[in-house]
Amino acid sequence: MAMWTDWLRVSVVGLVALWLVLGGAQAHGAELLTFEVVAQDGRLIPDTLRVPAKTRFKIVIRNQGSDAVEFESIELRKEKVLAPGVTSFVVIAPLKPGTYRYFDEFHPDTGQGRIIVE
Ligand SMILES: [Cu+2]
Repeated sequence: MAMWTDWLRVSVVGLVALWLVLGGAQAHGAELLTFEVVAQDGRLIPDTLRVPAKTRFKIVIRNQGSDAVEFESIELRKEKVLAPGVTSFVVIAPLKPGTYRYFDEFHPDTGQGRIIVE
């Protein structure tokens, strides 16, 4: 009797854990809105991203230039240094409508962009 209830308890815990892992993976993997920014020759391409308000999203940054870049947004409190050839990402929490600037801190004269949240 004890063995049967132990087995049942372990099975239920296992199924709940599996359900959480599968559900969690799907929520994070499949549904996260993703944008891509390419850094190249001191430019950030595109220089404008249009994003819906109150939606978590991800920006994938690809450094296709020949020197390091630093993707930065002061308003969003994000910064990410990328060596040449490196791809990385930042995840942005849901935002209120407005314009949020981003730039390449290593190429600030030309590497400017904005996120328009609407
Ligand atoms: Cu910085």
